[in-house]
Amino acid sequence: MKMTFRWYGEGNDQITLANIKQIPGVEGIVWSLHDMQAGELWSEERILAEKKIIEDAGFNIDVVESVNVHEDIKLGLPSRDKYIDIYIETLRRLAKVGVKVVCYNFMPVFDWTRTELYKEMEDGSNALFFEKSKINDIDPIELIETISKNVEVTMPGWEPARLANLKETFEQYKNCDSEKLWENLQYFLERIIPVCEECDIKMGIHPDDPAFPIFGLPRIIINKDNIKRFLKLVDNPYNGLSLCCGSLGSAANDIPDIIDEVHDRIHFIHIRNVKRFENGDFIESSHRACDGSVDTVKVIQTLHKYNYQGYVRPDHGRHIWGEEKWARPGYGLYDRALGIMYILGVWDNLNSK
Ligand SMILES: [Mn+2]
Repeated sequence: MKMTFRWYGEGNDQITLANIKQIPGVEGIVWSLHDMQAGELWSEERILAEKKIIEDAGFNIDVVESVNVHEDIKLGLPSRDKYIDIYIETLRRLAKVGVKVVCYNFMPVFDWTRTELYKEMEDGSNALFFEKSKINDIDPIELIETISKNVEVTMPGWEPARLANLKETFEQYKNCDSEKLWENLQYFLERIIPVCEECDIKMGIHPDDPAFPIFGLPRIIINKDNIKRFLKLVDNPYNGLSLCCGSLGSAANDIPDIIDEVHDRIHFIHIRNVKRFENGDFIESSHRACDGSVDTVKVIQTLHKYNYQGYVRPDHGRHIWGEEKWARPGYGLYDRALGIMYILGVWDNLNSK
């Protein structure tokens, strides 16, 4: 496996590349141009500038997360072809500078959703929390306003431009059920995957987070059967997965079993843990298997069994040692660094046998 770390860019992330350099085993930075809105063409100058910053610090730029998919593509509107053309051109530009894998998602309206960003845990740390009853009762616009008030940084998928049109977008989704969303995803894949094959850049879809419908919006990349259906939409190795253990772990998915079924299509994996409660709530926990509901040791053992050569990164951890005062919610330095040491510890142990 090739270890990576997600970084939000200079001036946009309190964590520095020099900090990341001190975490053992990190080879690559998972990057993006975070100020680009979905549907915007990425400029070659900006891509090259970011490449230089990352490579000068001694990391590879192999993985981009994310290139966001415009809502019109997900909704299947007539304007989608224009946005798919732009998406394809961005992919070509990324391939040209050596990017190997692009992570993206096909979640309607929202990226990952939580009801609380700094829920206190027993040990004094805090973490992202999802309280199911709150989601059932609250108006989504109210939730966004409450959450955005508490953070000074923009969270991925919660950009102001997108949130400004929230009411209108919700109206549009009234005509888009899950079957329609599948059709729109297939249309998108049929256009982009031949280009990916031609320029050798692999696509990895990120599962929906949480892995169940919220606010009455359809969500489709949520379990093994749907993942298998997804891979058949365009049955080509370039159409693959960014398998996120935390997202899939927010529902009762057997992740090692999913890896057994689809390991040859996993290009990127997020190894993290969440603790699920019986009432449907969940909280981000440490990466350790016994701290959450995902058997992270078995996940790593299963990857090892198939001699996994793809990219891996730790994902949302807790905020510890006071870093919630400065770190981006879910993307602190310390617990992700501890996560890396746990993942590599299990991996090295398997290698030594
Ligand atoms: Mn993830």
